[in-house]
Amino acid sequence: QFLQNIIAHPIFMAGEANVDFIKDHPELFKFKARQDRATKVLSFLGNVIVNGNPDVKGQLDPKRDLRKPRLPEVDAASPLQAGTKDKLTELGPDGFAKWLRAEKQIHYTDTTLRDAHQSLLATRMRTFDMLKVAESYARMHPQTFSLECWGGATFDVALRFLHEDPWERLAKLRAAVPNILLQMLIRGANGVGYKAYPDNLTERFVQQAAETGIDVFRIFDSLNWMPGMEACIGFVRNKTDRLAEASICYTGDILDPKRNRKYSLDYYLRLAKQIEEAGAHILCIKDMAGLLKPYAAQELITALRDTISLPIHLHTHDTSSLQSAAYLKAVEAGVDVVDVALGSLSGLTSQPNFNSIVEMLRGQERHREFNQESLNEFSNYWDTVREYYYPFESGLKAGTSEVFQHEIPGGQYSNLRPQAAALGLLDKFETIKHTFADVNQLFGDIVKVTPSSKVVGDMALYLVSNNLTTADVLQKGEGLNFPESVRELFRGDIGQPEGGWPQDVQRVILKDEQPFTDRPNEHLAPIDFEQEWQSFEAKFGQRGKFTDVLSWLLYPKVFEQYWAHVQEFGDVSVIPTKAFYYGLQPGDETLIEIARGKNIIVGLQSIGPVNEDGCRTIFFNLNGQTRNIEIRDTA
Ligand code: 3PY
Ligand code: ZN
Repeated sequence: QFLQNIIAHPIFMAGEANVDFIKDHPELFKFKARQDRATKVLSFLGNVIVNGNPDVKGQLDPKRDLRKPRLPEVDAASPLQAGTKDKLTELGPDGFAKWLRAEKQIHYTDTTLRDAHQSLLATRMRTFDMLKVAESYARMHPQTFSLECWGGATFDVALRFLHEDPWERLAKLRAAVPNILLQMLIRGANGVGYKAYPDNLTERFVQQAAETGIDVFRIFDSLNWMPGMEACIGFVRNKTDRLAEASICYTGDILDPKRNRKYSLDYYLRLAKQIEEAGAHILCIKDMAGLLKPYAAQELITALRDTISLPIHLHTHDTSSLQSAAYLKAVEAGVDVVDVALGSLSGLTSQPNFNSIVEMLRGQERHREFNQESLNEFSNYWDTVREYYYPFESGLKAGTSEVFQHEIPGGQYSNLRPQAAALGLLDKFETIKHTFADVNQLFGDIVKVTPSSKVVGDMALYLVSNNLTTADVLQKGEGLNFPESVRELFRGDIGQPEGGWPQDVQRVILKDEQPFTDRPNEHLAPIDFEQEWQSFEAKFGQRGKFTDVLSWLLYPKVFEQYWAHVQEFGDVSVIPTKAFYYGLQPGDETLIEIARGKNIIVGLQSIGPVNEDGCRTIFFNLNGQTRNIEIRDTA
């Protein structure tokens, strides 16, 4: 600690330490009492017990019955069966893609661990709940094509709200699931963030993700702009031995003459050919809002199978409740893999129901056999666990065909309502949805998916909160200050849309600023990793893992807060979710595995009154012994 104190000292950091530095600064010898892991955990729980977990504050329902989840039955003694991961190792990525394209039975990607909770529960699902069933899933359902479990918003949310390390999550899932492909979503040039990153940062990120456990990189660009995806496809193909799955984001309706002028069947086929030429192993049709209707799916998949020789992976969201029909038509047309979520985390803004889709095809020629009883047990597990996350439910009660009009992506739809509420605009939610569609037209009818969809949402919220319409933008735009994200979009920061930006709108938004049309990443200096590593060390007082450096480079502020949380409370990902969000009641006890094979039992005895320092004493029972912790009551 002495060395750490020196390194972190402002005079030392400024390079101004002289020979008397140590003599003149007695504070260098002050060492914080090192807290052991158990004490840190007690301190975290004490804070939740006294002050609540800030992430669910003000949203608690004391009547909620939070049951203990029942773990699915599994025969742990039976050997783990080989799966798609073993196939990839055996055939290599190109051979694997050929094998997949020739498969007769339909394949399934299970999105429960990523998109399902991103779209239903604000991405809050914790590693703890995943690990409880990951290994048993690998044993019971080794024929699953892949588990989507990483990327998208999960990276940011893990660090920001769950205070856990996304890399650790991936490493632990990999260890628990050695036989099934693990899949992530990467936003091309925007990585797992919302803006362009230097190319060499994305390259190292991809390499590290592969090393930690990712097999399938689902790559997309939020405007379907090929230059935004090409570099990333190249990193996966040339720097790893994993699968590059490049996406076309589906928008509009190829069968509707009013919506297919720009986004026609030909448009999608042209992109598919470009994706094949760019070296992708798999093509994904990423229907992020759930707009691909059944007959359009039939036409699109049939034409794609005739046009390219890559296997085709279909992703959708069931916001309209129609998408199992779209899957049926896509399966008949020869799609190779479809994305589904386990029953209790499926439907609405999430993916179609895994358990039910398997039944839909039972007895048909493309059916793939799954143990339905077991799938239902896993679904029941998630049903109980989902209750722990009730403060994050979106409130959407039924499917809505409004989605065909507003085209809001599933993952964004469940976020837009709380965003509107935070601005005091909940009673104008209908207007916001209409304005979202109007803004899309104003912007020239663009592809809307993270981050472009967020910009359309920002603009819609801006207009509604200022009582403006899209017509006002051109009429009064010179005098208006638009949201920063809108300016960045029109400047070219996240790429170029099909057909370019409408020039009159671009002029009014950018005013005197000049837009650019080349890759935004070209404007960014490459990262000097050795130097950043040193900066990391200077800032945080220790060298850290390379994955920490990557997290810090991607999300500097979020990482700093995460790091401070870890210093104070340790690894909170090991705390059971009920205790993590709601603390303990007097008399409650919980078992926590604080390190591999090292368990502690924590019980809450009582909570003392507030003393004159504004603190309360919490009387815990730790492994049978009383332990008191002082916690400041911030109420
Ligand atoms: C993401 O980028 O997080 C998405 O899920 C886009 O659909
Ligand atoms: Zn999705």
